[in-house]
Amino acid sequence: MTTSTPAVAPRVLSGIQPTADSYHLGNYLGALKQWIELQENYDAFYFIPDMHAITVEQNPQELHDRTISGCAQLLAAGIDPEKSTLFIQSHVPAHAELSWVLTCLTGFGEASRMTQFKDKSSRQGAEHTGAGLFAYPMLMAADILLYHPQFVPVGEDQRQHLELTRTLAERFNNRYGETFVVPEGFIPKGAAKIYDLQNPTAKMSKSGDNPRGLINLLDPPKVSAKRIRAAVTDTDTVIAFDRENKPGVSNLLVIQSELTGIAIEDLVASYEGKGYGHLKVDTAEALEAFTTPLRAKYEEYMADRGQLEAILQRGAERANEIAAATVHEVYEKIGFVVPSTMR
Ligand code: ATP
Ligand code: LTN
Repeated sequence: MTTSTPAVAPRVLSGIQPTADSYHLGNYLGALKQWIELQENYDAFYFIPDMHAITVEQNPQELHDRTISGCAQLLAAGIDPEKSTLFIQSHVPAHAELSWVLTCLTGFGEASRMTQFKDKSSRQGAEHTGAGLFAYPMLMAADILLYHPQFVPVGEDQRQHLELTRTLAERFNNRYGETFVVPEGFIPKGAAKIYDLQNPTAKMSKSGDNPRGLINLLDPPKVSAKRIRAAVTDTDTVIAFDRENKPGVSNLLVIQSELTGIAIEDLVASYEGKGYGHLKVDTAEALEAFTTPLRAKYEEYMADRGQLEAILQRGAERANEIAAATVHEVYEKIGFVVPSTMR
């Protein structure tokens, strides 16, 4: 029988939703960049949570295309299928299975306190909010706990969901015996939150109101350069890192620093006596140098559907092996009669 416990290398796991035609710079700097680094030393599991995507209404053709495109973007950005297990969430039935068990372990009040649910449901109104959005954090907990990862690399906005995951792991372990690893977040310091270019106190988001606030990885460099030029700064002219008083300038400094590897202090020193125009031109150039090869690799993956499907099939097979073994163990522990086909 396959064992669901961690292999030799410690594991990491994360997912990114297929809810836009392109991932944005916040997704890359807040999450993906860490994924790529972590695959070197960890047994990495990365997936596209299409089941999370349908917690809000999706156009079927769009969801389908964005799921494939999302995989190609991850590969183009540097996820190496020889090092990481890349898969689509709905290809692994164990996610839905464990999610139900964890939902039954979660308090109604506990789930009601999730800020992402509160924000989204208050924006849409209760009548337009599906129960799937309420169950979203328990599905995310299942995604994670199935694979026993030590670390979960995500942006700051996922911290509360991770806390719930840890609580549910501990609750299950206390009630039914040691089963799950209690995972830790792996949240970057500098880039944990990249802000909207037009509204630099709100996070850059695929579902933001104004597309001009977004830097999409697949957009032509000219489009992004224009958005960066039009980024909201302030009426002052001094380039300094000051999140409170200069959120727009600080955001551009973080973006440029993350893309080039140059420390923020060094960037600030190099801009002494220079205006915001310089900062914006250099940031746009750094972005272009990063996205140009990424877009070329993306086109290559998209042009070879057979290769993409083979990678996803291999990923799903490996994920299924581990995830099904976890569900088996959980079902036995909670008292389900496990059919002989699952044993
Ligand atoms: P949506 O707007 O549809 O909620 P999103 O743009 O926030 O989407 P997700 O798919 O929810 O993107 O997030 C994928 C990953 O990117 C998560 O780990 C999340 O924490 C991270 N992330 C998203 N936006 C940012 C941001 N502005 N800065 C840093 N990390 C981010
Ligand atoms: N909720 C996450 C996406 C996500 C995820 C996960 C991240 C779904 N399941 C498991 C890490 C681990 C988001 O970024 N919105």
